[in-house]
Formats: sequence, C-alpha cells, structure tokens
Amino acid sequence: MIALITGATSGFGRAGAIRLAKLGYDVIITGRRNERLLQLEEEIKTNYHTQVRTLCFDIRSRKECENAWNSLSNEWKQVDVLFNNAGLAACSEPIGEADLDDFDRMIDTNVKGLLYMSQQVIPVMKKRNTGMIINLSSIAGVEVYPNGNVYCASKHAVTAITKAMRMDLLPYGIRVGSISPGAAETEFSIVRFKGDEEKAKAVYKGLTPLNAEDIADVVEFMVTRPAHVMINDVLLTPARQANTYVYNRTV
Ligand code: NDP
Ligand code: 8X3
Repeated sequence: MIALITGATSGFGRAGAIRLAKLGYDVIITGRRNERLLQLEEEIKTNYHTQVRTLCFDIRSRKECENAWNSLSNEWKQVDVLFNNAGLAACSEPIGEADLDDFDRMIDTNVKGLLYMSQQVIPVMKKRNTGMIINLSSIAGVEVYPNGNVYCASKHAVTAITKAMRMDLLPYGIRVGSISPGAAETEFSIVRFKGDEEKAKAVYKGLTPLNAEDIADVVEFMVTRPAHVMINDVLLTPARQANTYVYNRTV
C-alpha cells in the first residue's frame, strides 16, 4: 500500500505520514523544506520500517508537480491513498486591505496545488479502479469568519472540489472524503502571521486547540474503514469552539 501526503514537513501532513507508515503504508512525502523531508524519511524508516520517497517541490507550480510525479517509478505511482493536505492561510485582514500576493498564495496553494497533484494521481487510480482521496479542507470551508475572506473561499473551493471528485470518481471505485478541522495548533498561525509567534499563540488562548495527532486519528479512521464505507467529511473542533468564530475561552 502506498500513500502520497502533500505538506508533510509540518503539522497534519507530518503526523498523517507517520500514522500511515505506522499502519504499514509506504509513503511519498512532499513539501518545500527538503531537510525536514529527509529527517522525516529517516524517522519513518527507523521506526516503522516502511519505504519512503521524498519529493521536494512547490505545489503552486504545475510544472514542478508534473516533474515531481514523473520522477517516481511506475511502482511508486500506484498510490492507494492521496492525502491532499498542503495549504496555508497567508493573512488575516479585511477584504480590500490585504495584500493581493497573499490572496494568490492561498488560491495557488490550497486550490490549484490540490488540483495539480490530484490530476497526476487520479488517472492511475482510475486505471486500477480503486483508491482513496482525502482532502484537507477546514471548518472555514463550511462557514466564513471576519477577515477570513479568501482563506475561507479557498477552503469552500476544497469542499466543492471534494464533492465534485466524489461524483466524478464514483464509477471507478475511488472513495473521496474531506477533513474539516477547526482551530489546531501547528505552524499554521505562525505562517498566517508571518512569523509573529506571539500573535500565533494568542489564537489558541483560553482553549485547548486540536493538535496534529487529532487529525492523524481521523486519517487513520478513514483509511481503515471497510471497502463499502466512504467517509464523506469529518468536521472536528476543539471542545471550546462552536463554529468559525464562537469560542468559549477561559480567562
Ligand atoms: P502547517 O503550516 O504546519 O503545515 C503546512 C504544510 O503545507 C507544510 O508541510 C508546508 O510545507 C506545506 N505547504 C505550504 N505551502 C506549500 C507549497 N507552496 N508547496 C508545497 N507545500 C506547501 O499547517 P497545518 O498542518 O495546520 O495545515 C495543513 C492543512 O490543514 C492546510 O491545508 C491548512 O489550511 C489546513 N487546516 C489547518 C487548520 C489549523 O488550524 N491548523 C485547521 C483547518 C485546516 P513547506 O513549507 O515545507 O512547503
Ligand atoms: C483553519 C481553521 O478557523 O482558523 O482552517 O480558519 S480557521
């Protein structure tokens, strides 16, 4: 069994890759930070003894996605699980005030990157009449929140793409689902606030946020369902989060 995980250098992708390896999958791990990919490769090989391929590239580039995929042997291309996880929020400003480059980064990564990778993997899954695709959406793909504008739009697109994939790939026995987490502490907020760790920490003040292991638990649940079950979506939040903007924080 082979799983391809995008954005495996941090957060959900890293935890998901480790969990899938623990379940016995050989894993293809991707991201832009090669040192981290190599570290993770070593960790997985040592602890779980499964095979690992690293692909270091920028998912926003269609050419880089194609080249990375084409660098794999035919054996490695027989992907059973595609975990479309790479993504980011690049800002948190009211619409009209944010930097358009940040909007581009989110749309290019969260939407176009996901499509570029899927486009490579789907033909192989179709040929084999099997496979599972898990798209990392968000609670922001279900409802919006102030200053979430384009990030929410990009995740609404992921939700729509997931539903569309599920229909289009149904004849081929390919199961498609999504995971829609609320607030989870990874590098997500540090990236969103451009390295401002204090601002990032404040996002989780007064609550116990989700963590990467919580999402790996969901990945494990999805891939271990029997063949007749397709998990459409799992929306999970910290216990103190009711929706995208209602929190019950301790003071
Ligand atoms: P992290 O910042 O910890 O991880 C993001 C991963 O995406 C990294 O491995 C990063 O790798 C990769 N990535 C980002 N941009 C690119 C790019 N251009 N090319 C290739 N890889 C890229 O965040 P999370 O683990 O929290 O986020 C994972 C997913 O979960 C994202 O889609 C995010 O939107 C979503 N999400 C996060 C939530 C949260 O609260 N944390 C909640 C709901 C959804 P590298 O930098 O090495 O390229
Ligand atoms: C990340 C969760 O609510 O901060 O997708 O946008 S949220």
